Amino acid sequence: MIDFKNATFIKSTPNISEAPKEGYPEVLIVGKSNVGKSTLINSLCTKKRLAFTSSKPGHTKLLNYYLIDNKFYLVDAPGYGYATGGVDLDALFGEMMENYFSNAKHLKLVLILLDSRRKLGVNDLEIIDYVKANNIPYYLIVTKTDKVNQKEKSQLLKHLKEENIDANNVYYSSSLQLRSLEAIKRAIEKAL
Ligand SMILES: Nc1nc2c(ncn2[C@@H]2O[C@H](COP(=O)(O)OP(=O)(O)OP(=O)(O)O)[C@@H](O)[C@H]2O)c(=O)[nH]1
Ligand SMILES: [Mg+2]
Repeated sequence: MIDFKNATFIKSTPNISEAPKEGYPEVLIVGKSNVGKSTLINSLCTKKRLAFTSSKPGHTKLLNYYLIDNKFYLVDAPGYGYATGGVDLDALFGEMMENYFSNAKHLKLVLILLDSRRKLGVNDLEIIDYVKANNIPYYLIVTKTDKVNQKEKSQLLKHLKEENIDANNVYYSSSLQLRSLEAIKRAIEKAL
């Protein structure tokens, strides 16, 4: 059993060449800016301020490594789909992630997050195609489920089916209902 409460921030880095050297398995968290990546880390670890969150998109700008129970890293990535002050963050994100994916020897699982009120965007689909093509295990995590009703949930499920997402790979999370995270914790354990 993994004790998710036993979590520590290890480091932030713009580049995987400066990733921690210990070589624990890695679980990468990606998704559109503001989807709730950093919040998911805090919810999984039941800590309020382990990862920094913000209501303003574009908050996380580096790869952040959190060591969980001395067993694996959760890696918080910057979000995509957000431009600020004429700076193309998506290009930076693309570069950082290309570099990450081609050098991550210990990557075991990718969690791709999708806001329950939205549909999969071009960036999400690119990442899904990439992990599928490279046989990297992934789960699609539908976030902020406290914000949608049953009807909206089933519409989203239909959309995911149309996009050929295997229902076995889909999980739900809400930072307001921590019990929703138990299934995700078990799924992470299984993948490691
Ligand atoms: N109601 C609700 N709000 C959430 C949930 N998850 C995240 N939020 C809110 O959504 C906003 C963005 O959350 P973050 O965790 O900072 O999002 P992020 O994906 O890390 O964003 P970037 O670092 O900018 O890419 C914050 O205001 C969170 O409080 C959830 O499950 N339910
Ligand atoms: Mg963040």
